[in-house]
Amino acid sequence: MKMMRSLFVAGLLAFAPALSVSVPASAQENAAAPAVSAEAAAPAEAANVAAPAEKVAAPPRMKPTEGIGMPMPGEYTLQKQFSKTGEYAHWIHNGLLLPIITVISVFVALLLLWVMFRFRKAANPTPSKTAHNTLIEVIWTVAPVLILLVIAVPSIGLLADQYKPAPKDALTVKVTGYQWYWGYEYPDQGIPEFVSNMLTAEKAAEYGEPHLLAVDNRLVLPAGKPIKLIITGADVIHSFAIPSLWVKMDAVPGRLNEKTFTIEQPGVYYGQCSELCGARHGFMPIAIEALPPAEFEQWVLSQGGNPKGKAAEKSAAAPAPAGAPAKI
Ligand SMILES: [Cu+2]
Repeated sequence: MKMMRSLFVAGLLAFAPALSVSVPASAQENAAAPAVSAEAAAPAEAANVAAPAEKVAAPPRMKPTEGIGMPMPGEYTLQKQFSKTGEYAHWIHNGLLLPIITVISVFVALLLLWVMFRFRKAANPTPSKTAHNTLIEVIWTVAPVLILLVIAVPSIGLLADQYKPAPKDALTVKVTGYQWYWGYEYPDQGIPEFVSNMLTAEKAAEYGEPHLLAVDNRLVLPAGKPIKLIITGADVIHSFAIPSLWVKMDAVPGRLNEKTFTIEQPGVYYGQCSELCGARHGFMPIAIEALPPAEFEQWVLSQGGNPKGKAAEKSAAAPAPAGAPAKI
């Protein structure tokens, strides 16, 4: 009898761990059941978003258009602009500043010539002893103030425009300047950093692109959508500059600078590092390929990323509570 009891106890001890494990396990199964069925239902939606198994081909490399997004031989004006801020800045430069500067320069030059001729010694042997003229003094004080006001109002608007914070739906790309190439990372899409190096003269010629501006891996962005670049440097100070998009921002080690812009139309836009950063400073160009949104999504998929982005997933999963206090 004793032996039977001890056998029973031994049996209980032997199976106890299995029993104790099996209870939470079944509870987990129950809890996991809806998740599994949700996953099973998901492929219908997810099929067109991210199918990790099947490989999506990247869109073909876009050919640049001559004169767009690049400097031209003999060009001395600002490049044609492809962002709203750029167009505004272009207007301030060409429509406002240049005419004002021209009128002032011509006026001063004519005034000098007239004074030299009218008050020369031969024509004016006895000089006037006039020291003050209230009316002229008021004019030469008030006129420059008015001119400065006319310039200041749109200039302050442009300054504010250039530092406007990015809207919530902006695409975020982290740009890192290295000696002597650029690194691009898409944190929300889950695309890890890839580097962008200048093409050799032969390669650039083969692709039909301008040498010293063409790169192997371009910074691919969607056209018509707000973009937020987070710019930093890994070693020394670089500067991320694209003249045709009115973008120029220093890439400083240990600091995250931000630049927001929207590219108006698809195309290839070139730029260069614009801060003396060492021996090969002149050989770290920037090339942006702005794609229509659908093609951009295709590119993101081809890189193994999620075009919807993590931010979108998060906001869909956990909407902000209705009673949340408004941020001031
Ligand atoms: Cu640099």
